[in-house]
Amino acid sequence: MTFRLDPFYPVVDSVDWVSLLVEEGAKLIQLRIKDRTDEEALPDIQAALALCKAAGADLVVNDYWRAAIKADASFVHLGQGDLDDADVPAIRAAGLRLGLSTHDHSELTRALSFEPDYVALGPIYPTTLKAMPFAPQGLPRIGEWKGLAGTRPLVAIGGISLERAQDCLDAGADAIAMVSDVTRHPDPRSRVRAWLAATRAAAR
Ligand code: 3NM
Repeated sequence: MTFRLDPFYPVVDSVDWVSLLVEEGAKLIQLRIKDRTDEEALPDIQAALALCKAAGADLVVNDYWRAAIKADASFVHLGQGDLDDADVPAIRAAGLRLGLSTHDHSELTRALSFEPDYVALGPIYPTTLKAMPFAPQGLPRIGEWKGLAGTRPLVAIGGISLERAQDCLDAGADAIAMVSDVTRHPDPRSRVRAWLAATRAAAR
């Protein structure tokens, strides 16, 4: 069976956000904690995993692959910098799926050499969230990446609002990852519901 991702893929930095997301029905969530050791990150990863497991959702642990293995997570996401010191064979041996960030052709070539379960391309649009040495990729690049990524799902990220999501899906993205469109929305719960309605309709 071909591996598929839920098209709505919010990225958040706390267990509280994971809790809100599963309550509203999100099925694929990335926990992206920063500036902690694996040991310090472990309790939050375990708590987020428990919430996701109870809700039948997949949790993707960003960066902290040692803690993800220890917590018996099923999914890790790594950036190119994380790849420098990650033990990908150990991640695989522990049975975790792997998603990798890419921003240009050399990063994609490197990512594909690890045979990831999905590839992310960003930033599609300007993003205010992360200092980024890469110019916005634009929509045509999504189609190009989809062709190069083979059968694995393609995640689009960076500056994507609900209003822009359909264009990204039409361009070839299988899933849309976003931070601020949900977390900085004045009514995040209703925004999550709107995303779910729109992306599930699009996936049908
Ligand atoms: N990674 P927002 S862009 C975490 O291009 C992240 O790899 C990116 O936040 C990449 O949806 C990004 O608020 C930030 O733009 C996404």
